[in-house]
Amino acid sequence: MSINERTYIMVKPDGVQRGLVGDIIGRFEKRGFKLIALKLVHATPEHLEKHYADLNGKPFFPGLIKYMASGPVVGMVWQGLDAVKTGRAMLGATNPLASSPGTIRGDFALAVGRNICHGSDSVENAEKEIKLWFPEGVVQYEATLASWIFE
Ligand code: RTP
Repeated sequence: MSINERTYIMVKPDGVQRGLVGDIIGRFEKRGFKLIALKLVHATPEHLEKHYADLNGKPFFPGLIKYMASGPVVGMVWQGLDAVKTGRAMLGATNPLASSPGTIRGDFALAVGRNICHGSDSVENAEKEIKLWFPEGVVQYEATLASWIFE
């Protein structure tokens, strides 16, 4: 765990269409994470198949790729203490019906196939996803509030 840990968070097409981008960004900002990359992109099925390579072969895989390619997504990299685990906690469970109120999915979603937002599930996968979605790299800058957020 490090204050420089990074995670890849992505608002899925349903989250973009439903106007939830600002709310999701706001939650990560207010929690104290630092935004170091951000882009709106309509991803190709080939790109999404790379992102979800681990799930290839699952019965829901074709539907997942179609859903994720159905409109633009907002990809982001957030940095901060325990960013991967905390990001997943902020998202809630994969199935929104099992997500606690107060989480992104618990507040905004009902169906597993329309669950609003993605978050990396390990530090290793976060680094892979950051390379896949931001091959140009992330932005380096001084976070002026850091001493008010970290001891
Ligand atoms: P994500 O990668 O999107 O953050 O989701 P996750 O780790 O919580 O869940 P994962 O098992 O990696 O599944 C990826 C996405 O596939 C869709 N899914 N559909 N119909 C189904 O049974 C089913 N199961 C998973 C969801 O959109 C899930 O987020």
